[in-house]
Amino acid sequence: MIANDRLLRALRRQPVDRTPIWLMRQAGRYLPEYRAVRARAGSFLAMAKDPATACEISLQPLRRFPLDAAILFSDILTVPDALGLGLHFAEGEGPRFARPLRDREAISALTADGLEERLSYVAEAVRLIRRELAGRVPLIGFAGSPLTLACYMIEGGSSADFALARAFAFAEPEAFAELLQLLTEATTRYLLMQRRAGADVLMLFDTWGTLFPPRLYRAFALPSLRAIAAGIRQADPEVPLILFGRGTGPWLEELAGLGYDALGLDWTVDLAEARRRVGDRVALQGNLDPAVLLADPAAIEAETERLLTAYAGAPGHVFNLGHGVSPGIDPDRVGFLIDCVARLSAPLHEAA
Ligand code: 1CP
Repeated sequence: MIANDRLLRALRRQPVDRTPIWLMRQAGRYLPEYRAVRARAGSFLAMAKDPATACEISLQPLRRFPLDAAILFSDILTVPDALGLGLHFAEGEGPRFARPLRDREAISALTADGLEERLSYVAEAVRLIRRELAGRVPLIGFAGSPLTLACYMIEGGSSADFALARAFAFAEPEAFAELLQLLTEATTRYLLMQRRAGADVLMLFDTWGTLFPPRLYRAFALPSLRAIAAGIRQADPEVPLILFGRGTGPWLEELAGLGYDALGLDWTVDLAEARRRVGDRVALQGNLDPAVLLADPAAIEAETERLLTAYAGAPGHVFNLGHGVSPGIDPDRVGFLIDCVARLSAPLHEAA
């Protein structure tokens, strides 16, 4: 049993006393206590691969703020790493793979055999976090979407436009489809492993899918997202599923029919309009522009109020940012946002 079940209730579109809030990248470089652990550990990957450290970092934001959920501290790129691509983080440059996928042969050689064993450090982190939380709030496990992972695996690292990955989809459509199929299976198994280890909610991050032309998004993103939801539901009909995507404004109606309980929105979508479009088929999570946290408290309060008004206390809204907390944010501003959501949403839920 979970003492604070606001997130679970909102995802099921049940009434709550106030709107639940958690933040993407709530554990991260904006927190001095995170930077201290990172300095000791030496690197992001060293932290993520050590279950005790990952557990400690997941809990850091919850010690500071009355958040309604914890999220596993890890990264979406642990799956390609476990598939043999050799992940490392170059200082100040973001993720890099030692062995990116550059041709058909490299894709044919990939295998998901033994994936769970190679990612057992993640399962162990989930078990530790779950034990430390002791039922106070739910724990969110997560993975990257197959299309977003394929972007990084072909490109070899971060990119503004993932042009190499997009070119590959045109040049080698069959190999690209084969890669997505393998990643769909790997992602389903990885999420189910986190569920078995104790994750209460599972979330998929599709950060880059909508960089592709609509024809390719439809061909590659939608079927893999649907297959993952179906695969998880088959093994575990109850677990709440969240799908976050950037740039998904044009796709909301279709995404609402893929089998997820909630859609996470970036800030380019109007929340009230999104709610009208998806109706009561899914809950919505989001979508404060993270830049508001760089403005001033008056702006934070006004924008929070505006977003809460889109639901006016009706069930089915999880407050979040439209993307992760950026490293330059003042933690006090994050605390102020969380206070605003509690203070401004409670009367709306009481009245609704
Ligand atoms: O200390 C550091 O510099 C590491 C920064 C960092 C952190 C804190 C990275 C490297 N990953 C993470 C954690 C992380 N990544 C979480 C933890 C849980 C949380 O608190 O939310 C999650 C859910 C992710 C997911 C992730 N990683 C995504 C999807 C969501 C998104 O942000 O769009 C993506 C695209 C990544 C790749 C990645 N990992 C790290 C960085 C800096 C990036 C982005 C690289 C790029 O811009 O392409």
